[in-house]
Amino acid sequence: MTKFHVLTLFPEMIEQGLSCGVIGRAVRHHIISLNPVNIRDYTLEKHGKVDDYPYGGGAGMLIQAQPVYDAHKAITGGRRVRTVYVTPQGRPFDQKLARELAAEEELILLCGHYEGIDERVLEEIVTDDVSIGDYILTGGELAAMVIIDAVARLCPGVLGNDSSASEESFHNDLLEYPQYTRPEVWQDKSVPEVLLSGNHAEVTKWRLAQSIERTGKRRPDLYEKYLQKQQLAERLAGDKRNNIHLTESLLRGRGEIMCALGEDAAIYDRSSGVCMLRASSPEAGARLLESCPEGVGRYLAEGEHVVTLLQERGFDRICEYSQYLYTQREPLPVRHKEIRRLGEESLAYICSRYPAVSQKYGRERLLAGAVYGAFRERQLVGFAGIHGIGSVGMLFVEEAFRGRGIGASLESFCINRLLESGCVPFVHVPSGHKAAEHLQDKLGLYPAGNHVHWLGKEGR
Ligand code: 4G0
Repeated sequence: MTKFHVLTLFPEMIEQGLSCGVIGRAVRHHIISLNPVNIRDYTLEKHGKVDDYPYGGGAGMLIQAQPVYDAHKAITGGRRVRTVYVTPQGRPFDQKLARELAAEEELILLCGHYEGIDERVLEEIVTDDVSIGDYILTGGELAAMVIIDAVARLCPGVLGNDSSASEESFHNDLLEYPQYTRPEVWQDKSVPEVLLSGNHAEVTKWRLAQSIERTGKRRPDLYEKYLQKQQLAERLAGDKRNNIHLTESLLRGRGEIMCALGEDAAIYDRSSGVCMLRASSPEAGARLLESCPEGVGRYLAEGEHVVTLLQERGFDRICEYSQYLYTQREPLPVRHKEIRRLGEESLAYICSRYPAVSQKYGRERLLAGAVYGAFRERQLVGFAGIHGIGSVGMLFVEEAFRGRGIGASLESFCINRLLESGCVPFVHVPSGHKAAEHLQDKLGLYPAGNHVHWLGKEGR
């Protein structure tokens, strides 16, 4: 659970501003915690004064060092906690920084007023200067609230399962497409016909085209990045089966190109935090690895020499998978009817049955709404899920219930979810697992022929 502390002269502003809507609900349900701290409570001055005139003269007042320092100390007790000072002179706040801050267990936001705060205390406690845009506000509170809202919605469980799961599979590099609701005709304006057609694939195609057109017109900078990814994806599609994990990440807008050398590439998949490497030579492998950001916890590597390089860097081989590809557009039949999305309460069950899934990874997937369970007479008898990189995996069926098509139904169910969101389904099968390989064949999936290795530092 992420804790947000806010050092401010107006704690009620923070409390009220974040008490409504999605964030208010998350606070009330203890999914995140919000702790506004009044700097004034920490002044040693008997009339509650916290500010004074600036040395050297000039207009306005400055907040003094002592109350800010003591309020901060009261929160941390001397621990190192990332402390964000919201100021017009800070690093521009964007989605990337929001994701970075969302990875922290605890954050302190410091709000200035008047002309600012004594520089000496800022030097002592601030780890990040952050600005929400090139304009001046009367106080830092609104800026802190903007940051908390953007960071909190990335914390697991804050958005409902539905919205977070759907965000994952969508094109994050492009602007949103236009949307319509009832009535069908309003002031002589009709809803675009394709949206009334009931053809899900056509709707998805139309929305993507609208997103591309809008981005080209309104945000040439984003459009340029989008085109670069399309071009690399096209090159990689020359070997479509083997590269499906890379092209899907790029084409769904989750993947950032860290380095591209012909058909070798390092792609950082944002939604899973996984770096995917494809290198055809040890030299290319070394170049690719250099481009990967520090702190990547998990790698998906193709080619034995990249695996060796990663092992030299302290990563452990977790498991090896063969990739299979589903190239049809039609959904698969699901014979077993009792398949439902699983929640966090199934974490222990999943980890005990599928050891390659760590507590941390299992919780993340469950909260993303990406794990589905098969039930028999209300008893959970198997599960399968969609990995952060978009592949189907984690398939397990209780021994006593095997041979009845439950595994096939679970996998088909996941494949259908991916088809609905316009993805090309691919599956990760533990290498050499004969029964699982047989199942792919039965469902009409094609083996890519390659082996990908998961590597990590803390298990998955
Ligand atoms: C510190 C942040 C805080 C210094 C805060 C003003 C805009 C932003 C404040 C100042 C803020 C932003 C030097 C004017 C409070 N205004 N863009 N106001 N100065 O993030």
